[in-house]
Amino acid sequence: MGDKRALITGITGQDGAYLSKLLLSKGYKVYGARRRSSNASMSRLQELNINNEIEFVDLELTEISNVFRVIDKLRPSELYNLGGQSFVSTSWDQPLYTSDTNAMGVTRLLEALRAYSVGTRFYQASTSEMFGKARTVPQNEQTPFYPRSPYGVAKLYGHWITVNYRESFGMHATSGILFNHESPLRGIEFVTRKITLALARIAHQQLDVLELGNLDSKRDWGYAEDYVKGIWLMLQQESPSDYVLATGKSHSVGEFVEAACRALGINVEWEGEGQNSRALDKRTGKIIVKVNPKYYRPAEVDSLVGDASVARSELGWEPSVDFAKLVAMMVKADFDRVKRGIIPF
Ligand code: NAP
Ligand code: F7E
Repeated sequence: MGDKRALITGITGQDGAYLSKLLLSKGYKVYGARRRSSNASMSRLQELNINNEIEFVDLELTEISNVFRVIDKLRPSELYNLGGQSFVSTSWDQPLYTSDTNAMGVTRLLEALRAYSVGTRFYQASTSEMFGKARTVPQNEQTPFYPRSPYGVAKLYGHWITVNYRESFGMHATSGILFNHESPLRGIEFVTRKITLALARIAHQQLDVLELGNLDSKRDWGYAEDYVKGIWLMLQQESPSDYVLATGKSHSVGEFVEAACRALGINVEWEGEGQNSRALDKRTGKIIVKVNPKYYRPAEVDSLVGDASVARSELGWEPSVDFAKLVAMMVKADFDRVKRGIIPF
């Protein structure tokens, strides 16, 4: 491929940072679409030391004129749509904004490409949240969808409009159905990073107790840097398609807590059930984790586990980081940050 010019929406987010790093290493010219409000959230790109290598453009997915102007001007060879309101809990508080960004935002981009740059290869950041109350186990590209949040519903629209523009206009439009992927660059509102940061603070005697919601929900957690490699591979295929990326292994939130404690050398013991569950540090006898029902969701996705066999066979994609390694990596990063007094993101 001669013309390696990629536009990435959501450049300031976790995946935007890792994907930029990957594309820069492959010789791409990277255009980073950011909102004016994102000036404060450049810290991921700074942590990877790539912020000076990216050319930034202002782009707000809810603003059609803005989207059209940017696409007309850049006409990139690849467009990765990672921008979105990505926190599931917030989607119940801001369902209209979530739909405007995560559903209509995708149509705006596809319409702009159709008008000005129909040959651009397009990637849509779809999600395992579309499986929601999962109909079969494990979930793959053929599994029926049953979203359980305004976030999941909006993303389902984004998925189908991507498929539809591929089928209607022959566009190279691909939807990556990615299961949860985490890293030291994960936002602190998501449960994995909330756990690793809070336990690091507890280990440094800066916090007494971590409060969580549903400890029983299970997720298929992988490593974000592995997943952006899969995203890039999808757009290098001759024909566009849909692909699931997942590790095939599922763990509960409670198991994530245990693994993070292990990585910090803390031995925990659970007491109580459901909303009365709490974890004690066996050495000190102190409660270090307890449940606060305010973190429960109006409707929960109880359990997800993905089957990425199509990505394995067609893309040659394999995750390289397992659950224990991922947890240990995140714990170490937060332990060191708390020690240095620097908590980015
Ligand atoms: P993230 O860290 O929350 O980043 C989201 C990005 O979207 C940020 O750069 C944010 O910019 C931008 N954004 C939000 N609203 C926007 C708007 N209206 N216009 C333009 N940009 C906007 O998310 P992530 O974990 O990197 O995930 C990337 C994408 O993959 C998201 O669409 C997410 O829904 C999807 N996804 C994530 C996972 C996962 O496990 N991480 C799994 C499946 C799918 P600001 O800095 O300005 O807020
Ligand atoms: O929740 C439970 C919570 O917010 C995971 C996004 O990247 O992945 C992410 O969505 C589970 C849920 O991620 C707390 O109820 C318990 O069952 O880390 P999360 P998510 O909702 O799975 C998908 C694939 C995406 O597409 C999304 O963009 O953990 N949980 N206690 C908690 N969750 C949070 N956040 N905080 C708690 O205190």
